[in-house]
Amino acid sequence: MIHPIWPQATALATTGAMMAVFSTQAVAASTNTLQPDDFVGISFWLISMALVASTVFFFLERDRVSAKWKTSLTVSGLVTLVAAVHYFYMRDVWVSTGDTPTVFRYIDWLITVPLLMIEFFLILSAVTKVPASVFWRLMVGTLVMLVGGYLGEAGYMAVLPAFVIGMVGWAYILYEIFMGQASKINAEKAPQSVQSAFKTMRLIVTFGWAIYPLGYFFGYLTGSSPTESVNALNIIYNLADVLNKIAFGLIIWNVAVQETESQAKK
Ligand SMILES: *C/C=C(C)/C=C/C=C(C)/C=C/C1=C(C)CCCC1(C)C
Repeated sequence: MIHPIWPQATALATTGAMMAVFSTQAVAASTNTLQPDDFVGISFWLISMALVASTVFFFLERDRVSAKWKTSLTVSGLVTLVAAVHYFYMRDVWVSTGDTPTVFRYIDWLITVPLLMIEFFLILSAVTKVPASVFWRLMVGTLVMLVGGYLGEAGYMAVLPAFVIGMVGWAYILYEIFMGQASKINAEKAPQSVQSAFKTMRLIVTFGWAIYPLGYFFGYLTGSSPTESVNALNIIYNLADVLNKIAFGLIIWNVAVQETESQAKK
């Protein structure tokens, strides 16, 4: 039997694949091409392809999980899809100019980070009732964090106060998932598999996400010229996105499959 979501998943996967093709043409048309010793450029290429593959994977795997887990997998796929498209542009900027594509990173973050935050709400909602206020607190923290960082990087505000605003937003998110209502609902109402996914996800939000403010700090607040560390910083950001977007999605996929299978046995 053909599952009802199959046509949608296929359409989405096809869209992702088409975007990959268009982007490849855009790169081929630019004057510079990827050099075999441009490791930063190669990392942009690798990550963009890994993001495309992950997108197809998450959308197709929706088929395998029960209804209440499907939204979580859709959101995981949207995160990697949006990031993949940004990576096409970012690697083009890098390969043809050697510049750091900061503006594309922020646009990507503005869409993908709220989606990642929603996942905490969604995995709890799959197993119990969660008040909407949890969702809104996670959103507010995310926006304060990103707007603060952007105001500093784009020069609308002095870099230090902007950094402090961003850190306050991040701290608020960490409070919510370690000590706030989201964490309490997880500890009291969620089955074992969801609890452990929740805990791994919040470790990613702590340590995986710390890479970005560290990059900001070393880039703007230590007095060293950002150009010196620009190669390392781009590779680090690129690897961070594998952890924070793909691995994060895989944790959700794993718990969704586990819960679906344990429900089927009952
Ligand atoms: C997929 C992309 C992700 C998970 C991006 C996350 C970005 C952050 C956690 C950025 C955090 C920042 C602060 C905590 C302070 C101000 C500067 C930022 C925006 C880099």
